[in-house]
Amino acid sequence: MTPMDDLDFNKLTTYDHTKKLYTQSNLRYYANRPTTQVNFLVDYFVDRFLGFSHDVKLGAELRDSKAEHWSHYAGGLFLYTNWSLETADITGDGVPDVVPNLNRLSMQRQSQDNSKIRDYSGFISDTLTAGHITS
Ligand SMILES: [Ca+2]
Repeated sequence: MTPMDDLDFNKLTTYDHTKKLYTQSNLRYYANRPTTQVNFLVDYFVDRFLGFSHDVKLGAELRDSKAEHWSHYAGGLFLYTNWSLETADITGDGVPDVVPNLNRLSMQRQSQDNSKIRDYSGFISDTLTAGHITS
């Protein structure tokens, strides 16, 4: 996904720390989640065995899923404007103050994560029927 306000992805991501507002661009996000799934089902009917009719079902499933995610900011930079936390003592009283119009530029690398899941499952069932209902 590319930020809608920066489709060319060449603007500096800017966040107004006082207003809690992104004013242009944001991070770009990619995801790749391939999944392979195989299902196997056998349904076998035996009319008479040990005094019952049997409906035997046998199933198995294999699912292999991977996930890869990446995200980054344009140019690897992120600008905070109007920083709203006490950062430096500007009054000389030894207590940090909020510095007016303080901006902070952050450099961030691309983030990436990978995961992999492999599921196996199976079942077997037999439905026994004795006698018949006739009308
Ligand atoms: Ca102070």
